[in-house]
Amino acid sequence: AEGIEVKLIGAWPSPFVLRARIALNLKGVEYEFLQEKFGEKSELLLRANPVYKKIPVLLHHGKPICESMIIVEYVDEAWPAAGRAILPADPYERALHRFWASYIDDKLNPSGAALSKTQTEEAKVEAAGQVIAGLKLLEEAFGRLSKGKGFFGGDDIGYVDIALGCFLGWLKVMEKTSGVKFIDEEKMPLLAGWAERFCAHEAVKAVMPEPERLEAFARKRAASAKAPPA
Ligand code: GSH
Repeated sequence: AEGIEVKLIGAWPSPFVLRARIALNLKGVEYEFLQEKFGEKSELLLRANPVYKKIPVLLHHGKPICESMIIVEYVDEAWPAAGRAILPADPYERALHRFWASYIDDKLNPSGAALSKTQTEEAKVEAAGQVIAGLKLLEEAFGRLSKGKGFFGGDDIGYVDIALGCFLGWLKVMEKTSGVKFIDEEKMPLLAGWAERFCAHEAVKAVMPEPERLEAFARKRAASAKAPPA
């Protein structure tokens, strides 16, 4: 619709899209959610993100911003007066938070993706072990970044919370299908407590997809991948 200054091209099951939605919610920014159809790319998406052709894309007064964590930073900078800073003010602290967010995308997320693609039991165990080892590093980082508070960002959700928290729905699905507990209360008490607080946060709970809904989506996606092209 005309007159809406903020639009988000996305899809509800995408963890990367969820990052943008959480950032916008934190800042209290209203937006129009333009959902892509699964397996199709709209003209708008292709025009807005011709390089990667991926979601999310934020449109602010029609100008596209691509890449989920760049969108999160943009939202933080474009709505400074909304209170709630997503990145800390101190340059060193900012660098630390960016480091861990990059770690999540460059190291942890590829191991998660590898796990969902493995076929043999042996490869699954190996891949699950890598995800757990990757999360363990974040358990340690949580102690340092949170300074004893409830979130990586301290008292409230911040940059690393968004970077990692967006995967919690899919992680629960993977826990169910693989029988492996990735965030174990005994082995990772800090992350376990954090995950509950994150999902219950008012900027998150309305947009975090239910594991059951994600599972149904995954089943449909797998079925359509097997089906011959129409
Ligand atoms: N690095 C990108 C970001 O952080 O925004 C990743 C985004 C991404 O992988 N989006 C997926 C997508 O658009 C949906 S979850 N996939 C479509 C495709 O790869 O063609």
